[in-house]
Amino acid sequence: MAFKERVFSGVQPTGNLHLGNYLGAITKFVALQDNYDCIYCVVDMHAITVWQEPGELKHATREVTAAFLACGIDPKKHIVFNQSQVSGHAELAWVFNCVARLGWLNRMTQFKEKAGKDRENASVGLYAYPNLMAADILVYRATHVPVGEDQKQHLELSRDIAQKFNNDYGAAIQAHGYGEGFFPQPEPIIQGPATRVMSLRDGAKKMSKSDPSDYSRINLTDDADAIAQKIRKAKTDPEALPSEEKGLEPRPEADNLVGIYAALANTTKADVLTQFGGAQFSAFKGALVDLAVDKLGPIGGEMQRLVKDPAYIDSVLADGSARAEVIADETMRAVKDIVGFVRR
Ligand code: AQP
Repeated sequence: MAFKERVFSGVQPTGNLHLGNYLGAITKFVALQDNYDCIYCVVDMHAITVWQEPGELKHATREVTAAFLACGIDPKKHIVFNQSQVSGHAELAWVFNCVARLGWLNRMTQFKEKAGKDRENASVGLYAYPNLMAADILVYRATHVPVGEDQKQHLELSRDIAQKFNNDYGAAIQAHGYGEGFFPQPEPIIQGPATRVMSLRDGAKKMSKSDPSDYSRINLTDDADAIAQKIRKAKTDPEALPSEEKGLEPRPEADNLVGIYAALANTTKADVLTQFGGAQFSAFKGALVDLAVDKLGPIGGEMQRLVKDPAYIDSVLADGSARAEVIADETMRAVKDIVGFVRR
């Protein structure tokens, strides 16, 4: 069966949106708007898999929405909403809890990293997180999912869940006239020079919202001075920049900064090295500061303007939720018929 092409992706409202979220995900969201119908979600139900202060969660939800808008997502042409306003996500996640196998979830590296040594004390939600993520995507029968590299394994699980559902319920799917398969196999979109932006303090660690050092990341709300300070203090090695990409392989911090520059300039690492090969880090960092301030400054300013108007943000989320709900409800009616639930 041919599925209508549709993009879905989400960002958690867990504070400190950073350059990794921007380059790995949000810039892709913006670019895809020209060629696809897009649904962009602030995934507040994922956020509470670890403790969130209720007041801060509301603020962070509005802040991520403001980031979407400030980066150029058009909430009239596309759908922008927060997950908890559309009940289909939770309903489909339960069905997927019964489709996915324990062995599949046991392999998820993000759970192992986030639960750490105190696994017995992690929430059940953190463990089942990938099933909810599959539901987020498939409740819209989305075909393309732009994400950072860290989400690749979860995307593969979403594909496995879609396939198992299609196989397990194959006869019912046919009987209800949905052809060979009800859910598409969603394709990850993980491309470009910054699919995994690393910490500015440690080239082996992902840039992350929860890193205790604010110097490890550039926040979208950082002002020009903070951006400049963080880039100037970023860890590097004593060598000049190489002229070819191969020369970056044993140098994770250099590789990271060159990748960031390439993504911000919308070019490739090879092009950046053609320009800066042989340069010292002091000169390269100066150019990176100028570029980062130029690109991120206006976004931070617009985010700050938008968050001062929570009524407007909430109206965007309400409108997007109503439109998302129409699609999700249609999917859930079909899923209930396929699974064998009696419904009104
Ligand atoms: N460092 C990164 N490089 C590239 N892409 C990244 N993403 C996150 N970090 C990087 C992508 O951003 C999107 C939204 O991510 P999320 O809201 O699910 O947040 P996260 O992955 O939990 O973010 P953090 O910073 O990693 O949070 P903590 O500190 O809690 O672990 C996704 O597409 C993600 O791939």
